[in-house]
Amino acid sequence: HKRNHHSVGIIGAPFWKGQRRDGVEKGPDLIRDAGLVDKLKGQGCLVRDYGNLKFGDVPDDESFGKVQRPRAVGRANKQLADTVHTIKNDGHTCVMLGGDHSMAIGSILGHAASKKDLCVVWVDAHADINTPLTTPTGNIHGQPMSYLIKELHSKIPAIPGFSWIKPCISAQDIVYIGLRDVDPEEHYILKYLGIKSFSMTEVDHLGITRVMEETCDHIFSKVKRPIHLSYDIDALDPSVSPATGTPVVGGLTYREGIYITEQICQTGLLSALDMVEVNPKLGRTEAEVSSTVNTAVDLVLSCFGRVRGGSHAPDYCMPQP
Ligand code: 5AB
Ligand code: MN
Ligand code: MN
Ligand code: MN
Repeated sequence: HKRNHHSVGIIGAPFWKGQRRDGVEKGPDLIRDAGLVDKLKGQGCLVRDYGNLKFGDVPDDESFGKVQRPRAVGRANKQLADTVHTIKNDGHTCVMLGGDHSMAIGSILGHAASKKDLCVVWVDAHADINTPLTTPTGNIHGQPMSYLIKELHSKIPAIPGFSWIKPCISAQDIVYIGLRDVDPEEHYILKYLGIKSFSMTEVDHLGITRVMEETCDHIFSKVKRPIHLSYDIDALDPSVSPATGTPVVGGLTYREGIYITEQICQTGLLSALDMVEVNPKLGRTEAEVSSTVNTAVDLVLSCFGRVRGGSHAPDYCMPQP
């Protein structure tokens, strides 16, 4: 096979302590077992698998106000940030397999350590922008964005285990797609900071084609820059990806979900990807689990050159009779 131009570094982050449902730590190995690496190689990518991070026990991890397990989340994210930084310095597009979405903190900070000017496309049913003081649940997977946005810095108290975390993105460098379950406090933050977002209402109104055109117009309005795509599998409709911790009806179709990744691939600027919140224990049947996992794999593949119309190696020769 001829190589396409993608060099991919994969890191598994089997972490669950950013939420309360058992099983999301199985995500990375399930996605690998569905053949991710071979399929990426099969479409011509160069792939290096950095394996899974190992997270030690964090004793005496008392909650901070409502915020659950702050020290474990802080430490796991530091490990991830250092590894993502290494993978970027090794020259790869980094793929982080979660795990819950709290791991976007380390993924984005590690990415920003080597690409200062990155922008973030966040595909999710949820905005994940609660601060430690607005969170209704205390779950950090509903908060990662709040720690990363410079304009929110003054609203974030000092959290144990989080002292190394410094915000690295501006509100104008973010686009949300797929929102349909946003807490009132989160909605206030989105409006107050003027963050570009395409909720499911905008997806219905504009169609996914214009949503992606406007997404690219927004993030590339000044200059072309590296993209961090953070993809929560719950952005898709639960009929497609039911095995996830916080499913919400009325989501993206499989086709809309794939179209997003195809268009991000087309920009040539995808620099890091998170694929998070796959939880096999929450599938009610084997089919629900495999549909969720296979969708996650398909989304990753189409980030790296898979096209639905098919493709062929540039040096292909037809058999002669
Ligand atoms: B996910 C909620 N807004 O803060 C909260 O799955 C849900 O990473 C967060 O998008 C969902 O706990 C987090 C109610
Ligand atoms: Mn979500
Ligand atoms: Mn999320
Ligand atoms: Mn979720």
